[in-house]
Amino acid sequence: GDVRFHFMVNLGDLKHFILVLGPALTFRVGHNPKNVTTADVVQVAGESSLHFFLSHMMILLTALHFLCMLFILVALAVSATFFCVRQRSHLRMKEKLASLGTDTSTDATATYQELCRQRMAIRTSERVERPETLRHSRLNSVSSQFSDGPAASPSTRSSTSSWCEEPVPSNMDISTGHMILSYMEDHLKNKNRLEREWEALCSYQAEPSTCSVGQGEQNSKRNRSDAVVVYDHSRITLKAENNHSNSDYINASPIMDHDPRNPTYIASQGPLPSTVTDFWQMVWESGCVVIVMLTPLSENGVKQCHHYWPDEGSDVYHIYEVNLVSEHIWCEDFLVRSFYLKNLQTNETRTVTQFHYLSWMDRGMPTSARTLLDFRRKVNKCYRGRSCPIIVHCSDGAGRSGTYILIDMVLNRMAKGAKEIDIAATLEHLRDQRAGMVQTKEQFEFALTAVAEEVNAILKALPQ
Ligand SMILES: *[C@@H]1O[C@H](CO)[C@@H](O)[C@H](O)[C@H]1NC(C)=O
Ligand SMILES: *[C@@H]1O[C@H](CO)[C@@H](O)[C@H](O)[C@H]1NC(C)=O
Ligand SMILES: CC(=O)N[C@H]1CO[C@H](CO)[C@@H](O)[C@@H]1O
Repeated sequence: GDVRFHFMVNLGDLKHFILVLGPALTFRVGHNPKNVTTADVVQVAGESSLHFFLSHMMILLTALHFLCMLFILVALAVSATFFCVRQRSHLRMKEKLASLGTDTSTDATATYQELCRQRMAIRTSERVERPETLRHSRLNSVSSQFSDGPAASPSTRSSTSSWCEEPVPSNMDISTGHMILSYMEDHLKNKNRLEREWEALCSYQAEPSTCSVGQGEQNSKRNRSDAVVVYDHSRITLKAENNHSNSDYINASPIMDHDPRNPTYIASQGPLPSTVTDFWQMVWESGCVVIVMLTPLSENGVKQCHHYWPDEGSDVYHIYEVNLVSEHIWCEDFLVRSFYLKNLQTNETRTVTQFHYLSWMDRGMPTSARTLLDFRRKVNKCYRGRSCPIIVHCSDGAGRSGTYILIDMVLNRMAKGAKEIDIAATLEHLRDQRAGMVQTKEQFEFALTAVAEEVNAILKALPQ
């Protein structure tokens, strides 16, 4: 086979090597002007002396070979031991985190407290050892708060990492995939058709569409925009036993996909200073573990969303204690924060992960479909296997949130093997549940492009 062939070649090379460097034979056999071959050399040197020499060299080579094997075996054993030790500590950490889930025993509380302490210890040592890291992460959070998205250049961020997720294995029907692609290509080339479809979507009337609760005198101050107020028949209601504000109202809508009882998403407006507590109450009561935030905190000096989490350490909002555990900047366009959320009434704790897309402006599009798709893959990798809704919010919770939910819903349906995909009908289904989902024709076009790009990536990743 291949291996043996290589070995023979090497041996051949070594013979030449030996002949050149060996103490008993001092003539060269490499490339030479007179084209003297090994055979000539053998004749000149005499067969017996060469054979004697070669057989000794063979013994030496065998010994070397044996030593190499021994070295490789030792190296393997050392790395295997190292890997096992790492895996075990990793597992221990995982178990710890898992036990935090819904466990209300004092054990879980102790673990939670210990993790918070560890977290603080890590933070303190960071401050001592790596002041640069801290300064940059703070610089970043400040700049995202007061400027138009990320201002610091990527080179100044020390915790940036930017590998991309692969498309997840999918049960997508290949012929549906190809059909979608050719449909999209036609759609994007034929601008008139897109225009017509968008006009039809704009004249679509959701029924029923009364918003009397959201427009009520007491609740109108809890809406960010008057264009997007929740429908009475499709709104999240806060539980009365916790109501600190004498209202069950929050501007957030459950978004159903296949299951009419359990929402797949909650589309919410970005919290106002006066509704931050309501927001965390909703996070708690919906069982949410993943928040998708699609807006910078402000844009051209206009507030888009209140800074509803602690910048460092923990904050208490009514009975919800929120502890910032980590902040990881993936790339210029998005970062991921993880929080420990604790209900101070019951002592229950939960981990909540927030995916924050920084560079998507109101009524605009993300910088590239590829980046948003990578963002979506990271969100879904974190969410995988859960049954709680994902909370998606931007500023009004309809334009950018609607675009994201449309893309995610269509791609999830395709991944489950759906044979018929109608993106416009899916958007109407979303608009039945919340007003203003997908704000502009450009956002709708972006959704089509993003779906096509992901389908293309999945088809490419399939074994041909
Ligand atoms: C909660 O709010 C409602 C009004 O929406 C009020 O009738 C009720 O008394 C409140 N409950 C508590 C415990 O404050
Ligand atoms: C929650 O923890 C505090 C302090 O550890 C304790 O005093 C309180 O009784 C606990 N409450 C519940 C409902 O377990
Ligand atoms: C604070 C705020 O913008 N509130 C709005 C809530 O919604 C109503 C319409 O029902 C608007 O009139 C308010 O301005």
